[in-house]
Amino acid sequence: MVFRKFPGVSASGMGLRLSQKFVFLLFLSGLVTLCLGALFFLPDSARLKRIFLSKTEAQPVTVGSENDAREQARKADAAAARVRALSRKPSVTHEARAVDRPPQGIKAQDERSSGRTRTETTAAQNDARQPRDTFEYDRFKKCLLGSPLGSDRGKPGDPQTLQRRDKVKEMMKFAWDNYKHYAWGKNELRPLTRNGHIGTMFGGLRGASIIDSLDTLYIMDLLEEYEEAKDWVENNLDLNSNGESSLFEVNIRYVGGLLSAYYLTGNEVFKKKVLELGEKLLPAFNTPTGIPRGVINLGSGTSWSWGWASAGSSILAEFGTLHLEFVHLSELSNNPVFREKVMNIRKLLNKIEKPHGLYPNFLSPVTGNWVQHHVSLGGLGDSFYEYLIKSYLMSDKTDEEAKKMYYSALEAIEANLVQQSPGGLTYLAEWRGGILDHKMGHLACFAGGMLGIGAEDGAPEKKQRYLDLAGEITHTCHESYTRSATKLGPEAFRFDAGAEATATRLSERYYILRPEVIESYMYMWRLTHDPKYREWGWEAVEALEKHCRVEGGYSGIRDVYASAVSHDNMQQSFFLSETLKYLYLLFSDDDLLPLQDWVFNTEAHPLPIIHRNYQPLQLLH
Ligand code: DMJ
Repeated sequence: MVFRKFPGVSASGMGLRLSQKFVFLLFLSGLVTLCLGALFFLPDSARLKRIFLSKTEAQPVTVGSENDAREQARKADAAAARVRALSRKPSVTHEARAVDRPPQGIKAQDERSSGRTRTETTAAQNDARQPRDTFEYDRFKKCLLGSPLGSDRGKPGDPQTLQRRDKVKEMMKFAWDNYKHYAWGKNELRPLTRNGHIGTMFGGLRGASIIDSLDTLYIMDLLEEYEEAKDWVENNLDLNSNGESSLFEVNIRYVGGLLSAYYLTGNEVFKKKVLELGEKLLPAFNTPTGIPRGVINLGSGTSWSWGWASAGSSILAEFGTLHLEFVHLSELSNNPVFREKVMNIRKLLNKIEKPHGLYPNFLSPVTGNWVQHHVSLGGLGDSFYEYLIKSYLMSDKTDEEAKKMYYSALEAIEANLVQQSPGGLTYLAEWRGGILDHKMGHLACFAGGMLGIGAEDGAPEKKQRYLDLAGEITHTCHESYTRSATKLGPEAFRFDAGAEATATRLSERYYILRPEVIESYMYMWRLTHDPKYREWGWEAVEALEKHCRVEGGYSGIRDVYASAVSHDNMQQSFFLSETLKYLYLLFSDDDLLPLQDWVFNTEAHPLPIIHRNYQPLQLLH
């Protein structure tokens, strides 16, 4: 039988060729299978997998129904998005942390089930969802109601006021020049020994006095000095530091200082640095409640509680003084993570039961419960209250929750802490589980200003009361200055055992160039234009010049009641940031950093009110 299937080919010959072809095809298909298989062993096969596999195949889902699978994929997407948000421009350690410890709110299971393939795939999918930098500086400036520096840099018309303002500017230049000369790049100046001080508050960060001075130099028109400061930030501010730093201090001084410098000048270097720093602070929030711990190592991201804080607790004035800066970090980066962190703190504080409506100073970041019932508007509590009312104001009066919390806290403060001394002085006592300590810290003197700026939005029947209370507290704080030999105020003053606004303990007699009393003068001047506040401010200038100015700068003093002063050899960075800035503003016209546009953070760094007419670009499309 002859097969004539293929002309010219014999049957036997055809049989032989067919089997050769079969072997060849078999070999070919084996080769293809091998090559495809090998792709999966290449180091980065994610892209190829996406070419060859469908989306669902590339995201192995371990459990259950399709709904479960979708839910898991959604969670994994969210996890990857947050991980990416946490580690934009990451350090190596940061990246590692982001992978091996989930941010608050992401369940561990999400992470365990998100193997290598899933992470790579979702990360790629999320590229498109990266927060886009939508902040437009020019548009932001146009939304301000007035120019930040006023019509003529706030120059007062009256010659005496101008002379006083010039004196304050000279003080700033003197403080700055000495810092520059003897302590450049260190955190503070030691004016007696004429060297630099690094300290332990900022971990490995340096240049606290530079960062704290940027905006003061700028508004005082000390532009050459401002340029020096800016150049240092650009070339020398190293954020990759190790060491124990206080989350609170880094936030109010560095984050606050850089934010203000950016908003005032529009220089991108400040924005870049502050966003980088903001991200380094995020691991402090990785606690069971999301309440951050007080200390953080910016290099490793490890955080812990202060050794002195009872039972590993976090401090109200520390975790409650992040809101303004973190909201602005989200504004600038278009990354909601910062705002989410502080809103979580807010939520917990709003919900938790409060003894007599008061907020104790210590809270466990693990259980979310109060640890001790000590309440104070001085140290440990102070700026938490300040940030409630300022959050409301900074939101262009839209943050109703902050408003409600502030005025409820104020009711409780009025009912429990506001006292009248036998000599007729109004003061804010401290509360220890129902027992009053008739003492007011210098720090608590900020409350005059706080009550003042919050008066207008109080209940109609309370407005005048709050403004009066603001005036009374400011008056009491002024009294604490006038009753000392140096005309500077002690660290704490008492109203017991016959004392009226005077320190009764040796350990409370010092003055470290603190700003709070002058801060209240500045706000009360802006709110009432009562000339006594400028006079009181000038008294402080004279006292500072007489007792704190030394050849190498300004120094704190050990005993305000001793006319032969003993200096503590420290020019605090907040002297440049706050004390001198508030004095300068006190002697300026109100259109220099007008209060309709700016709130000052607790280190006196001005942050803009987010006016409702400013919308990030993406919201407009
Ligand atoms: C500053 O760092 C801030 O004002 C903070 O809120 C309290 N302590 C100092 C100034 O006294």
